[in-house]
Amino acid sequence: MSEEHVRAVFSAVLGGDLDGARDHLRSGLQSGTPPDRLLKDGLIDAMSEVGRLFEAGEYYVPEMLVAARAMKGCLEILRPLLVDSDVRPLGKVVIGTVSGDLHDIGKNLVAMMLEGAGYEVVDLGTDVRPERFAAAVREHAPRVVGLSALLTTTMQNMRMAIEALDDLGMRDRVKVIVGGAPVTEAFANEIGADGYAPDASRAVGVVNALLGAGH
Ligand code: B1M
Repeated sequence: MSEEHVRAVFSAVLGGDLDGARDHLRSGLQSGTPPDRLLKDGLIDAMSEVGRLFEAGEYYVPEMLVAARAMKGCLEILRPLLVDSDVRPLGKVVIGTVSGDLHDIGKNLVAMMLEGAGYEVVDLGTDVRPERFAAAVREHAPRVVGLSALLTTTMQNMRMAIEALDDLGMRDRVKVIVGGAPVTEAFANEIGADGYAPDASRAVGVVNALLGAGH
C-alpha cells in the first residue's frame, strides 16, 4: 500500500501534476507512509528522473518547471512534519543559492531540515550576489553560512561568495558549508569552505559537527 502511494507521488511529480501529487501525498500520509519515504523515494527520485529526461532531450524547461512546482507544492505539506517548532534554537544559519542560479528546491530542503534540527534559518533566496552574503552576516550574525549551487557554471560563484566574506572581514565570524548536485568535497576544500554535504540530512550533521552541537 505504501509503495502504491510513493509510486503515485513519483508519477504525479514527473508529470507536473500539482493537484494529483498533493492528493497522493496526503493519502500516503493518511495511510501511514513515513514522510521521509514519500520525500526520498517519491519527490526526490522524481526530480532525478526529470533531470535524466531533460538530459536525454525528452523533457524541456517547461516540463522541469511544472515538475518543480508540483514538488514545491508537496514540500509545503511535508514542511510541518519535517520542522518541529518545539526544538530549542541552536543558532542561526544564513542560506542562499549563489549568483546566477535559480534552483532552490534542494536549498529549501536543507533549510527545512536545519529548522527541524533546531536552527533558526535566514533564507536569502536564489541568485544571491557574493556581497549580499557578507551583508547578511553583518546583519544577522549567524554561526553558519550555507551556499547552494546546481549548475557547474554557478558553483564557481561559491568561491566568490567566500572571497566576499573575506574581503569584508566576515570570514572568521562564520563557518561556511556548501552543497548542490555538482559540488564535491574536493571542490569545497579547494574554495576554502569549512564543510560539504551531499544532501539535506547530512547538511544537518555537518552543521552540528562544525558547531560542536553533537547530536
Ligand atoms: Co535545471 N538543471 N536548469 N532547472 N534542473 C539541472 C540542475 C541539470 C542537472 C539538469 C540536467 O541537465 N540533467 C542541469 C545542470 C547541468 C550542469 O550544470 N551540469 C540544469 C540546467 C542546464 C538548467 C538550465 C540552464 C536549463 C536551461 O535554461 N536551458 C536552467 C538554469 C536556470 C538558472 O538557474 N539560471 C535550469 C532551470 C531549471 C528550472 C527553473 C526549470 C527548475 C528549477 C526550479 C526551482 O528550483 N525552483 C530546474 C530543475 C527542477 C532541475 C532539476 C531537474 C531538478 C533539481 C532539483 O530540484 N532536484 C535538475 C536535475 C537534477 O538535479 N538531477 C536540473 C531535487 C533537489 C531535492 O535536489 O537540488 O540536488 P538538489 O538538492 C539536494 C542536494 O544537491 C543537496 O541537498 C539537496 C537535498 O537532498 N544540496 C545541498 C543542495 N543544496 C545544498 C546546500 C547545502 C548542502 C546540501 O549546504 C548549504
